[in-house]
Amino acid sequence: MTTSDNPRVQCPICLQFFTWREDELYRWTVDSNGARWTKADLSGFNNPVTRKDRRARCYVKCPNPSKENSEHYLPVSHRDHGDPIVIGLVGRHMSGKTHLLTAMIHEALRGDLRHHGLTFEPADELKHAAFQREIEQLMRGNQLFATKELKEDFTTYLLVRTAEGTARPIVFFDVAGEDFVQSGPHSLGGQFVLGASALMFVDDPQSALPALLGARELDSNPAFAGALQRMARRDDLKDLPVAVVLTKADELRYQHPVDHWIRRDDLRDPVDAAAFRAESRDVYAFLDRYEARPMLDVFERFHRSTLHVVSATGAEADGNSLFPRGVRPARVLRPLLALLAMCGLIEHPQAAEVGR
Ligand SMILES: Nc1nc2c(ncn2[C@@H]2O[C@H](COP(=O)(O)OP(=O)(O)OP(=O)(O)O)[C@@H](O)[C@H]2O)c(=O)[nH]1
Ligand SMILES: [Mg+2]
Ligand SMILES: [Zn+2]
Repeated sequence: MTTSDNPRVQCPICLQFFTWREDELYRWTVDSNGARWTKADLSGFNNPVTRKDRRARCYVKCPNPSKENSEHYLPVSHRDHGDPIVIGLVGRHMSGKTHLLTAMIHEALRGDLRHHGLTFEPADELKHAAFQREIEQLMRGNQLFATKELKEDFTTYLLVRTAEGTARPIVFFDVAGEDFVQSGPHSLGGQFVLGASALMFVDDPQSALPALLGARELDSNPAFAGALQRMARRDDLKDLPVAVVLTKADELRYQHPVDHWIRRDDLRDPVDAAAFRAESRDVYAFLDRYEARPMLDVFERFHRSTLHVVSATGAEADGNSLFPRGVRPARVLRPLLALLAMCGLIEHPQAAEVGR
C-alpha cells in the first residue's frame, strides 16, 4: 500500500493528526449480541458499485493520539472530500444555540439553499440519526433540552454539494454554554474553537440587551470571553469567518429595525454582499444603542464578520415546554449562508465580498 492510500488527516474531535487506515474500516453493528463497533470486511466485494455502497456506511477509528477523549470514529467521507469545514456555535447557557442549529440544519437538509447551488446530506448517518430526532421534536413544537455539559463530540457531520458537483464535508459543533467557561482538564467541550473554520457567536435579547429590557446589568458574556481567550492561541484567529447572531428576535419583532429584517424573505436572491452589509450596519446600530458591547466586540475583532437577527422558533415556548402554534423559524439560514460564502463555497462573484 502506498502512502497516498493512507493519508494523514486531522480529527475534528480530538484535533490531532493521524494516519487514515483505509484497511481498517468499522461498522456499527446491532444484532443479538448487542450494539457495538465491528471490523468491516469488504474484501469479498469485487463489484466496485456494491463496494462503494458498503464502504460509504463505514467509519475509521481515530487512534485518539492525545488520549484525552473517549473512543471516537469518523465517517469515510472525512477522507474522501478534503478537509472539512468546521462550524461551531459559541454562546452562553440558554442563549438559543441548539434551537438555532436545529432549525438551520432542518432547512438546509430540506434544500432551502439550493438557489445558491448548495445541497446537504448526512455524512455520518449514525450521529445524524440522533440529531434528526431533535429536528423532528422541534418541528412538532417541542422545546429541546439544554445541551449536556462536557460534550466532546460534533453535533452532526454533513456533506455539502455545490453547483459544480464538488462535495465538502461540513461538521457542526454545538456544546453547552457552560463548556466555554469551565477550564481545566475536563474542558474538552469547548475545544472545537481551536480547530473550527468558522464560528457563529450567538446571544439573545434578554442577556445581550440589558439596556433595552431593563434587565440585569450584564455587560460581559463569559462564553464569548472564554472562547476568545482559548482561541488566542491560533495564529489565524483574525481571518476566521464569523457570524454574530442575535437570536430569539421574535421577542423584538416590533422594534425597528429588527421588524424589517426579521420579516425579510431574500433567501432565493443571488448572494449580494451589500445586503449582508446593510443588515450588519442596521443591527450594529441597534446593538450599539442598547449597549450590547460583547456582541459588537466580537463583530469588530475579526476581519470578516456579519451581524444577523434571527428567530429559531418564531415565538416563546409555553409553560409546558411546547410551542403551541408550532415553530416558525425566521432567517436562520442567513448566518450559515454568510459563513459558507466567506469559506469560499458559493460560486458567485459577490460571495468573496461578504463580511468585508
Ligand atoms: N422566543 C424564543 N425562544 C427561543 C428561541 N430559541 C430558543 N428559545 C428558548 O431559549 C431557551 C434555550 O434554548 P437552547 O437552544 O436550549 O439554548 P442553548 O444556547 O443551546 O443552551 P445550552 O445548551 O445550555 O448552552 C429554550 O427555553 C428555548 O425555548 C427563539 O428563537 N425564540
Ligand atoms: Mg444547547
Ligand atoms: Zn480524534
